[in-house]
Amino acid sequence: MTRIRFPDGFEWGTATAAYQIEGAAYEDGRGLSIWDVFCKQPGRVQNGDHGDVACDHYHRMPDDVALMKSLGIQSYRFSISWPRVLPFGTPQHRRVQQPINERGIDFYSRLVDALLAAGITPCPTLYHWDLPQALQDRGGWAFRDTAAHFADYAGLMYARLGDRVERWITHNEPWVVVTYGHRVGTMAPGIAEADVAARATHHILLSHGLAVERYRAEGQGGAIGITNSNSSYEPAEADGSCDGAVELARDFDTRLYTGAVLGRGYPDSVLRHYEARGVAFPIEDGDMATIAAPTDFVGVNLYSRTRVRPADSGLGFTVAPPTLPLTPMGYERAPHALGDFVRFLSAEYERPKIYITENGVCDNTEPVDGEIDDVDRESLLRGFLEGLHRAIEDGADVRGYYLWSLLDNFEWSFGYSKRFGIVHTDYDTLQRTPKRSAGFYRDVIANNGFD
Ligand code: GCO
Repeated sequence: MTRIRFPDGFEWGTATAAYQIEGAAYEDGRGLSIWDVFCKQPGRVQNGDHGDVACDHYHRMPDDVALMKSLGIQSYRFSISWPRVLPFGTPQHRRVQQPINERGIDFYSRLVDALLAAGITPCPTLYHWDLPQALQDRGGWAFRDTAAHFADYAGLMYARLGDRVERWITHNEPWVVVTYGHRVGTMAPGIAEADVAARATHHILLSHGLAVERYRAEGQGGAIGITNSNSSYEPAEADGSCDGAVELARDFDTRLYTGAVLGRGYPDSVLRHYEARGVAFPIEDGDMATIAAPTDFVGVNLYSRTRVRPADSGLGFTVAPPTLPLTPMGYERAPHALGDFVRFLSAEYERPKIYITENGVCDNTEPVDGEIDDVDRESLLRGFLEGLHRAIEDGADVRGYYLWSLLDNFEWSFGYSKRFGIVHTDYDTLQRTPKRSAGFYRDVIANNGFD
């Protein structure tokens, strides 16, 4: 008897992102992205690591698809590298006609065909952080035209893959792009300015809305949504003194991004925070309606919880020190966070259709005699899935779960030092070895649940 069984038709997937796995950074006409440039700036990325080779997925794609098939993976969330298909950023550049890189498009077309032949549903993300450097040079997300460029790029991909792809994600985690890329500066493009952060927030969301409108205008019949990063915010003290801080943290995170996309506009608290710094969101007539163009699902990425308490400065709240043991990523081991967050989201937005587009565990267990016994990952995954299952039983409309990640890969500013894969990557030989957790996940999929 399976103790935990997910609803019929629940989809089990894995997720990756282009810059984190593809490599082949200078091959077949690919252009530079902001991450290529950022990684080569001294001190930006741990150990001076970069994605030039990464997991070499660009050359090993057929084997990686076969690996997924052997695990029973039902859907694969990958991302398209914008500069691989449009080295200079846009198909109909407003000033100069720029070429489409057919070899780049061909790679994604072959990937989609290979997935379909393996019975795996493709789910591409259009933007997982690798903006063409050519667009950054013109202002990047601070520049309104970048949103229009994104919609053109999206239109190109719908035209080329839309006959076979029925589930699209516009952006991955705008909160991270804004916070770490534009407000704190620890991720590409490495900017730390409130004004640029506000502009980037608005233009990224606008680009999402324009891409959704384009999808509908072109009569594409599949589903489209956005993926946001989230944490499950909890009060640092149980006496009510931190409840306001929890709401404020949710304003700057889920409500700013998911809320705006679902038609609630920007939270007043966020607008006031920026106003107090002399910064206004560059909202033009009609923008908020575009941002709220109807989508088909909400993508949820979640890894942990965050305890917060009020603060007199900064955002008005502050993150309290962890009380639970940490994973090597520094995240609290809080498997209850996934179910808790899904419950919050479901209540806040009247039961939207949800995909968990990322959830997973950093566990750096290395091979011993060829076996990778990542018990920690397995036990936390169990906990996450138990919580998710309870939230579904309580009424949340969750349609699928994408485990991050298929393979150990390039973990952004942490380089290759953090392993999230259920398959081990040997970065010297590039050999893939399924870990213990891959067997666990294979069984979860086969049973649509676990004991
Ligand atoms: C993110 C990304 C992934 C990460 C993953 C593990 O959330 O940062 O979407 O690219 O690799 O979340 O940190």
